[in-house]
Amino acid sequence: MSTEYRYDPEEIEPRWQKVWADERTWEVSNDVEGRDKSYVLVMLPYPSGEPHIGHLKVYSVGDAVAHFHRRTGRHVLNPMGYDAFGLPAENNAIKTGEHPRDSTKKSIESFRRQFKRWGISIDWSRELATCEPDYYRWTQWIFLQFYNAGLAYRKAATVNWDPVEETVLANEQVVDGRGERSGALVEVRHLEQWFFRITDYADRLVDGLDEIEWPEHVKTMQRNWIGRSEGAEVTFRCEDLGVDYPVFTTRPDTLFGATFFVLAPEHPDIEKLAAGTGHEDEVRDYVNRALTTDKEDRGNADRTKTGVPLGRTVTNPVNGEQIPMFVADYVLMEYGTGAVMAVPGHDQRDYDFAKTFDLPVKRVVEGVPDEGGDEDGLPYTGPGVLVNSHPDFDGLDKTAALEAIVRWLDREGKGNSSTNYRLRDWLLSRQRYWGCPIPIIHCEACGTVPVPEDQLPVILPDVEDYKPKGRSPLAAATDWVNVPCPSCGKPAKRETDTMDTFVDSSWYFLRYTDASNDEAAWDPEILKRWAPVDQYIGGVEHAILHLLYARFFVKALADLGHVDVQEPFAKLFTQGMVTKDGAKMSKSRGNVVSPQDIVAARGADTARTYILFIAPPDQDADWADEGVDGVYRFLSRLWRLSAAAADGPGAGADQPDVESLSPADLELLRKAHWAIEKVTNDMAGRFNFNTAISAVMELTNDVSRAVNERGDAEPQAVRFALATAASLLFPFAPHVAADAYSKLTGDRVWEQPWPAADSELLERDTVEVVFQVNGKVRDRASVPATASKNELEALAMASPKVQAHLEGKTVAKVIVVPGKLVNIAVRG
Ligand code: ANZ
Ligand code: ZN
Repeated sequence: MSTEYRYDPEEIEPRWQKVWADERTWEVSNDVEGRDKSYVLVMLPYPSGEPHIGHLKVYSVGDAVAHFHRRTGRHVLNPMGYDAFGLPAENNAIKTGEHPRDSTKKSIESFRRQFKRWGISIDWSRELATCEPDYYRWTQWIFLQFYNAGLAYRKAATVNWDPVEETVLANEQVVDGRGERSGALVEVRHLEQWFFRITDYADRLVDGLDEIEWPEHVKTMQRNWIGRSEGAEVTFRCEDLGVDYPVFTTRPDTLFGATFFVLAPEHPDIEKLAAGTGHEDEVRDYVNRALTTDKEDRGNADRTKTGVPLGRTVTNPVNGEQIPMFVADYVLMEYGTGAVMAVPGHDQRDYDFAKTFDLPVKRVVEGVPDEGGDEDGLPYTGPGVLVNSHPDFDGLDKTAALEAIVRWLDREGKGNSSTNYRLRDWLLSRQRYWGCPIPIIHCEACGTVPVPEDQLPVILPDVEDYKPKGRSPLAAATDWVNVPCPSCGKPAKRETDTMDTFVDSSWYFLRYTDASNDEAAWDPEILKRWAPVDQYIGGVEHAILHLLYARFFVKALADLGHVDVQEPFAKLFTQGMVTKDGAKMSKSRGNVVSPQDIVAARGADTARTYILFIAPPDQDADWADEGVDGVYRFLSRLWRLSAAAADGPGAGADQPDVESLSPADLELLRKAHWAIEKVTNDMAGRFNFNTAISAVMELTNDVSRAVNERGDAEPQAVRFALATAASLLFPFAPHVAADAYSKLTGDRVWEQPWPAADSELLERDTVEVVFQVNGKVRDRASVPATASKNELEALAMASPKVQAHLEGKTVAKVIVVPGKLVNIAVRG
């Protein structure tokens, strides 16, 4: 091929980016009524430094989907924004004094520049950043809607307090009872905190999962997080104190096997119970130790059980037995009632505790002993019938017994069936600076007073010092803090806590639909046209919290009449990680591949196509520089072939008349239709981008062979095949595809409908069959696809090349695989 054609992404890519920017090609109007809409959304990035390889991957995935949807006739919304509040910018501010607003702005600019440099087809008119007042005004507005509906409330909560950082830590930031960053022993404090009442939605959050097309493992994670469990609440009474202690149990059928009773160390009655029993000191020491033990650890089944007796008993309501009370850290205050009836015969943790403290173990369910139990097969958790309980229940299957016992408890007023959730209300307040201010004013006379809506946004004030000192840094902004009460006018103070950044990202997808509305968070009529997001794309690390919070927001906003869908994301796709040499990329390992470097060296099209080519996008993929070169050569070949064909004979890229083509050219045409079919199937509803790209590679290679090896290819067939390749490649490598397509046709590929495969050209009426003698290929023939075994055998025998190898030999056996081969086994 002539060397005058040189693929130059540095020239091609900015040229097409300019067209898209000047013409605002990817902007979409809200006038979608009656049209087929598609809302394609990739999770918004947290802007920090420069985008990394994971961003390149996820936005390449999103863009491929968006382009495919556009070209298959849908009206596509594909917006971009930034999750711009949060700790890294604030910690940087503490270190350097640079205002988080300034460092965040710089990062946003660099993210925006890269996304444009990558040619991602974003509707930039809807861009938002959650730290901007015209965005967080509406975050505050939503908070107030929730507040007014009783869904946002304030209460004292036990929190993890880091005495060195002087701030509250999230559970995930506590490692082995110490602050993750400071290493200081975490203290338990009771502080007033703000919560969202997400637990009110627990059932709907579980049930709604059935209506959405999400990966099963993500649904499972959500279900486990919510942790709905069905059981009963049963009341045990401490006669000494005259106090009732309800427990939550999933196994009321084992009530007759309860041999002791355990309270969580945080239980508010512990001190009162121990008082005067002689156990006070022991109990106090134990409780203090337990409070700083990691919660996750405490619940761990394998852990050696610890605890101390309280010196009291409770009455088992089903048989009047007095059973001893203990405090033990395997019981958690946050779950159920913070108290359990312990049934060592049928529960492993209770069993371990009973063995440690030499307490009786009683069997009340008999079945087939399961493996791993003691000599009596205990604790036993399998199916079976009740024993050692009560004549009314003994002999009943345990499920039937469970129901019968709950009915009995209910009648006696000693219990009732009950559902319990692991999910807790969402603690959303943070004693930190760089977040959305909570729009509340505290007045001594009126209590908590919402900031009137017409005074929103409550602007985040500037402060001198970003370090939390036992309170939010905002508390130091006294001019800002001191305001008259909106209700009585007396001096009052603003709430100084800010919101968890998960609040900001729980509704951004609603804002995109009507992003420049300055009278409302969105116009419900417009939102209705776009919601829900048809395809949501992001990392599996957000499988639990972000997705759960966003689902809660949508359900709550729907109940308040602002949204008319129940689920925000109809379909979810979670992409895998990009690794290097099998390991996660990290600065400390020194194996970080920078998308900027690849784009600078090889162009955005190569970077994007490569990252989608290495593996199915939901799987982890290992980066290899040689692979990048291979993709670059492929794009280069496609572009050079197209440029040469465009300058050669023929015109446009219409399909040539099939009748006029040589068999070889017809094959090329067939290959193009095969590729259309393959890529379309790989993309429609699926994300098999790697095999789609490899189909376009195959087609391009066939064109290359036809042009460079065969030499007599019909120019129009070549043009058609190349334009098809470019058209199919456009969702992955938009610049080179647009350029090649425009050279061949003068048209803009993104304005063309997605190509359709001609079914007649897909049907293969002839196939190539190989003829072998003793496994060696001796000849080939093009035969009707329907040729029978006998016909194929006859054809093979008739071939002169085959006959030459049969001379003087005896035919022992003939194997025929229709459509593929004939193998003749010979002897002698
Ligand atoms: C008696 C019993 C007998 C129990 C038995 C289990 C098996 P899930 O399924 O996760 O909901 N439990 C209740 N509250 C607790 C707390 N605050 N901390 C630790 N454990 C607690 O678990 C429910 C079971 O966990 C309850 O049922 C209770 O033990 C325990 F053969 O009651 B069960
Ligand atoms: Zn007041």
